[in-house]
Amino acid sequence: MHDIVLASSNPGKIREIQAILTGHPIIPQSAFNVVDAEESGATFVENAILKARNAALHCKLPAIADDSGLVVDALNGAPGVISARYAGIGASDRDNLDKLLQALEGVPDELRSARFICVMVFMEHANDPCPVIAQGVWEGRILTHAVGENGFGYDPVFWVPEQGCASAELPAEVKNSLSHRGKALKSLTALINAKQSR
Ligand code: ITT
Repeated sequence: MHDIVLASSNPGKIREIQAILTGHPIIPQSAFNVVDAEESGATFVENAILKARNAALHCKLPAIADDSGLVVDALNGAPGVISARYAGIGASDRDNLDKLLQALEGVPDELRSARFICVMVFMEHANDPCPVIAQGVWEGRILTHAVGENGFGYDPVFWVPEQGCASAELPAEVKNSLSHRGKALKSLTALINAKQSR
């Protein structure tokens, strides 16, 4: 198989995707000095396609992109596609997480349901008219305080019911086996393999 460029500049995502896709030569787009695509889509799938197309165009290689985020029911789906810039452009993970906790102040436990969504896209080249698209969902709840040191982004405030702890308290391999990203990647690789064996 060709090298595949990974259309992400988020070190947390890159670490997780490389840990799951062992055996595939995956090169982060930073190795090619790719300028990030503008995430102008209204949905995860649109943004994932924009990112994959941008990386494939610049690198002349097949590309995988991940567009993901946190969807909180009590906030009508926010932060959603703007999860990375919820507290403004250039906001840190801590800024975003603080803004989320503030927005949910006073909201009782039973109304703090939320889910992580990950859409993964594979494009063979920039003009690929038929991208391979997979989605993963991870259900949980938003805590009132940050706990744990692992992961990235909103992991310290994402309660994982099946483990009885925050996502940031899980070892990396446990998170990868349960998470929206792990599920999307598993499904993406099955779809790519099926396409390539046709
Ligand atoms: P790239 O576009 O370069 O991949 P990004 O961080 O801008 O990086 P997104 O636009 O897809 O990527 O935003 C995803 C945000 O959603 C991310 O920055 C986190 O705030 C949050 N997020 C996604 N997956 C997460 C996870 O597994 N754990 C915690 N937060 C996550």
